Amino acid sequence: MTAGGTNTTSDFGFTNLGSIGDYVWLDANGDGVQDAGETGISGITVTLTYPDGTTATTTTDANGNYVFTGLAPGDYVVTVGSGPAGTALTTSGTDNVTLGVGEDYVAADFGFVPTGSIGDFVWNDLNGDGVQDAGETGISGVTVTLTYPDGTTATTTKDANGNYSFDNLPGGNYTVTVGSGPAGTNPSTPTTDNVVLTAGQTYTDADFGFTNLGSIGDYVWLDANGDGIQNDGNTGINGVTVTLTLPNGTTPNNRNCANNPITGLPVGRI
Ligand SMILES: [Ca+2]
Ligand SMILES: [Ca+2]
Ligand SMILES: [Ca+2]
Ligand SMILES: [Ca+2]
Repeated sequence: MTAGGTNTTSDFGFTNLGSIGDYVWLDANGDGVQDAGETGISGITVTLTYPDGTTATTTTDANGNYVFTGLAPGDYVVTVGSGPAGTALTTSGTDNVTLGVGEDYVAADFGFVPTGSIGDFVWNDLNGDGVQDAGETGISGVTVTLTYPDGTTATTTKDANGNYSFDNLPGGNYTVTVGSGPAGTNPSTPTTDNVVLTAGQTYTDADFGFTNLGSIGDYVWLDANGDGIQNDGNTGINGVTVTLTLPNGTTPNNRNCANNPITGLPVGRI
């Protein structure tokens, strides 16, 4: 072609070029579906591999959108880069697109879910010491409430083993509150736990114990006639030391007088 000539053989076909996009989002419930209230993620790198093997990259905008334009028909591969800290993909990280003539493909969408969690145990604290000892098992059916950083709440109920978990949590300040334990029990630990969750953290220390407190007592007397029966009138003896050995072998409670029951005892074999 000479300068000033007219090129009549090249047909660039601009009207037939297509595009590929268009969205990277925070898949809050981790189901891979773009639900109402789930928002886009900005600043995520997306790479397009052209039919000839060359690549181009772009970054999602403030709304989580992106687009590659000016694409001829052919086979493309779209690959999403890393998500924000503490997230995991809920969709495939790649999309193989066979782009038609002039097609605007908008289904190359990628979701990331926050991977933080808070749990995980409600148990029968037999000796009431607030510690998960050997032989102390979980309690099922107790409600645990999670308060999110924005003040909204969610509840869950323990499984048969007393375990529970709130999942798909972004980092932030949470409060975990345990509901009532089984009838006749009292908490042996604080009933709330304020958790500062970092992105992607698995927090398993929101544990709550319930204990079934009882008492043992209550009388030492002068058995004047030696028959082992309290038929001797009002003859209680003061100042006698009584030692209790707890199921775990400790002896935390001594009582130095009669008619002074030892209270606050967990159920167990004394
Ligand atoms: Ca979703
Ligand atoms: Ca889309
Ligand atoms: Ca215990
Ligand atoms: Ca735990």
